[in-house]
Amino acid sequence: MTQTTTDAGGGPGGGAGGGADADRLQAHFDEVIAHDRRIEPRDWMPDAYRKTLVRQIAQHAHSEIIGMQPEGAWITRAPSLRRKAILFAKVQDEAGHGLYLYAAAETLGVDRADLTRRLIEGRQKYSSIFNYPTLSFADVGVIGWLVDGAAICNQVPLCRSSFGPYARAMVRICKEESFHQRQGYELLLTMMRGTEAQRAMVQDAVDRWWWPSLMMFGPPDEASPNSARSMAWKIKRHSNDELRQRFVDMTVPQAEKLGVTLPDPELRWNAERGRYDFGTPDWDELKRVISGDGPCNEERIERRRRAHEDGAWVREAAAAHAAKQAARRDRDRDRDRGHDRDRKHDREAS
Ligand code: BYC
Repeated sequence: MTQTTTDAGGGPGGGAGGGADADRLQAHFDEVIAHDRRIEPRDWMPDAYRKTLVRQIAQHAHSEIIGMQPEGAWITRAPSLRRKAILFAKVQDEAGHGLYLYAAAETLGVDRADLTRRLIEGRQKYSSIFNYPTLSFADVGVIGWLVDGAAICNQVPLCRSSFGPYARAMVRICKEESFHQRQGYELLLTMMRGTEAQRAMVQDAVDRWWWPSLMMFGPPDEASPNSARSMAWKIKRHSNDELRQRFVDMTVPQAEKLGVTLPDPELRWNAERGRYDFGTPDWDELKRVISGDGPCNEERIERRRRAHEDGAWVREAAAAHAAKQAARRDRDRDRDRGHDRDRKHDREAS
C-alpha cells in the first residue's frame, strides 16, 4: 500500500541549499520514491520534479476543460431529454476534473489564473484529441468509448503516481471516467441496434476517432523526451507505447462485440506475443496538432479565451463577496471583544 512521507523540511522553493543538507534531502527524496511512498506538497523535492509535475498536471487540467467543448457542442442538439441529461452531467464532471487537477497543481506553488493565462497564450499544451471536430451525435458515443477508454488506460496507473495530490485526484477522476466510458459504449450499442443510417454514423465516427485516440498516449517511446525521467520518478508508471498497446488489446474485443471495424489493415492478433499487432499512427499529424495546426486548435483556444473573459465578472463578484464576508467577520470579532471588555469592566466596578 502506498504511504505518505513526512516533511523533510523542503517547501515550495525546492532548492536544497548546498552540501550535507542538499545530500540529506536528495537521499530522503530518493528513498521515498524507491519505497513507493508519496511525496507531499510540503516535502522537499528536486526543482525538475516539481517542474515536470506542474507541466503534466497543468496540461491534464487544461485537457479536461478544453475537452468540455467537443461534446458540449451537442448538448443543445441531443436527440432526447435522457441523452441531454447524461451529456450535461458528463461535461459537468469534466469541469470538476479540471478543478481537482488545478487544485493539485496549486499545491506545487503555481497559481491557477497564471496556468489559464499560459494556456490561452499558447504557452502550455492540452491533449491533441480535443482538436478534432464532433460531426454527429455518434461522436459523443465514440468519445465516451474510445477517448475516455484511452484516458482510463493512461490514468489508472497515475493513481499510483508518486506525488500525493495528483494520485488522489486521479482516483476520483478514474471512477468517473469509467462511468463515462460505459455511457459512451451504451449509446453506441443503442445506435447499432437502430437503423442502417445510425450504424453508418457510428462506423464513420469510429473511423475518424481511432487514430487520434491512439495518439493521445503521446509520441512513440524513442521520441518521448520526458518518459524516462518521469518513469524514474514514478510520476508515469508505464511508457507511452506500453499504454497504447494495452488500449488496443482492451478495445479490439469491444469493437467486435459492437459490430464495428477499426480502420487499421495491420490490426491482427499475434498469438506469440499474446497481444494485437497494429499499424503506425501518423506521427507527423500528431506533431502538427500539438504545435497548433489541428482542425480545431484556433477555435478551441478562442472559445476558452472568450469564456475566461466573459467569466471575469463572476470571479470579481466572488472575490468581492469573500472580502465583504471577511470584513464582517472582523467587525463581529471586534464587537464581541468590545462586549467582553465592557462586561469585565462592569464586573470590576461592581
Ligand atoms: N497531446 O515526452 P512525452 C480526458 C507532448 S483528458 C498534446 O511523451 P510526457 C478527457 C508532451 O506534453 C486527457 N501534447 O511527454 C477530458 C510533451 O510536450 P512538452 C488528458 C502531447 O508528458 C474530457 C511532448 O509532447 N490526459 O481524458 O512524458 C473529455 C513529448 O511527449 C501529447 C492527460 O493529460 C498529446 N496527446 O507524456 C473526455 C494524462 N502527447 O510538455 C476525456 C496525463 C505528448 O515537453 N498526461 N504530448 O512541451 C500524461 O500521461 C502524459 O503527459 C502524456 C505525455 C502521456 C500525455
